[in-house]
Amino acid sequence: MPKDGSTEAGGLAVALEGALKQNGGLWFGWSGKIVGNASEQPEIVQAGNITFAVVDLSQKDYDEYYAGFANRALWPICHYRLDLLQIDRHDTEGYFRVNRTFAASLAPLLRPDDLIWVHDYHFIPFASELRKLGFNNRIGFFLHIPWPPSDIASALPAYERFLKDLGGYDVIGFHTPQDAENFQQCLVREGIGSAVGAGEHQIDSRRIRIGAFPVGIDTEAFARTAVRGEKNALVRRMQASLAGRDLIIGVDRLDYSKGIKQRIESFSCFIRSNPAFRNRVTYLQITPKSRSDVPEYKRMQREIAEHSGTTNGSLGEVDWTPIRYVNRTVGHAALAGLYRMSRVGLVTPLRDGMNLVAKEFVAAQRPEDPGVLVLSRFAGAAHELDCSVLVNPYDAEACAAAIARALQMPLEERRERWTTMMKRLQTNTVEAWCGQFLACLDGEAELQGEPRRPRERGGSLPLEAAPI
Ligand code: ADQ
Repeated sequence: MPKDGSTEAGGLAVALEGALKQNGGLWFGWSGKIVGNASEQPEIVQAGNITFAVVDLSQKDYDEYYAGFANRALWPICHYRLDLLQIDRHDTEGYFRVNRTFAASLAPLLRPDDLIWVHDYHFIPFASELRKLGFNNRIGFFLHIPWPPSDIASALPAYERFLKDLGGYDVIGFHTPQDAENFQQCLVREGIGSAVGAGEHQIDSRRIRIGAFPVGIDTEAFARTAVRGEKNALVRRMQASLAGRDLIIGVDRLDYSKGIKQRIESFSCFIRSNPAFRNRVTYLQITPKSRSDVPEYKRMQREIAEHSGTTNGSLGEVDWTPIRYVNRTVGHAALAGLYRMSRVGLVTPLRDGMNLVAKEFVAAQRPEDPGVLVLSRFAGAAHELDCSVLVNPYDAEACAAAIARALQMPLEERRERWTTMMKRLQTNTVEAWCGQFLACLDGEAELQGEPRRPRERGGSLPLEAAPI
């Protein structure tokens, strides 16, 4: 996120900044810059009551820690893709080294009563590095991606070290109860500490809370943005270009976990098995490129582009391009407006921690005439959005049938499903998520009946994950 929070940052970054703004605090993380001679000394910018402290990475650190270990070992393993795991000793060392350096950079800025909230898979050993430097602060960790069962997780290089390092946190949060269970199971199987009741684990002298904290969105704000989005120029152009056809939308970063290739296959299967829909629907897939310097991503970019081209070639007609595949980022108002005009939202990841697009799609709908969400059962969002049409994204024929069902769903059923889901999103907002996590992290003082000490600087301190 930019230091002044000024651009179209995602809902999550905005929400975290909002949480910080309430009491003031320090935001620490990677600047997003790669420089020849990276200094351990953070660059500090004050914006209101938030201090932003950011550090650069050297090319070697970036290659080994970020593009290497984080995105070629942790990301595939956490998304159940053992086949894509790349083990490289230098990458593994780089990952731990950068966490150590980051902890050393943050150390001089920390105060004894700061609550520290660390985010995502780039920073698993961060608490353990801070503990080695003598910090006893309450430290929480939230993992934004799934945590797999132990048979898969144990393929990680330095697996045992990871689990032990996670023992440095006081609270470890996941999106779903399954992820939390998987993680606790890993500890049990490796004989690390012992489970002491539901969601609590004792490791040496530390009692760790392990739980599910499903992340939300700013539901009302997104719904308002969608209303405004209807007037957006891009949305209007899109509407005109549809010439009365129904719109099916998919919005994902270009990533193998999102199941885009399988989705194109499902759409193609839908058209072939439902010829009445030929020339009556358009599938728009908006997919900004990501991590293009990781070889698996480069290959996938080419494959998906080719696949959508081939599908258009075989299904299309002179006056109908079935799939519009766009590799770019779209502004939030336009995105919300596009969700709102869509009859169907296709969110079919092969595995996803949560998937905020699913929630945004629901929040953006017209209450009187909502579109239908077709959602993968392997997205964390499926726990809360179980009134969507749930699918197995690997099964093209079943997904094709789900698309047909979604397009033909009677208004009354659409309204019922949408109303139930929207109520949940209005309760489980991103603000509620922040509040619940921080209350759990700060809980010890209250549990012991101690009054909460006022914090001079507020103290909640998200360590921002590197951009993914
Ligand atoms: P991501 O894998 O990035 O996040 P997701 O949760 O879907 O996935 O969030 C994507 C965000 O980017 C959404 O807010 C969406 O609107 C935005 N976005 C996507 N494509 C866009 C485009 N073309 N233009 C503009 N905006 C676009 C990780 C995990 C998820 C988890 C989140 C939050 O992988 O499982 O839900 O973190 O915890």
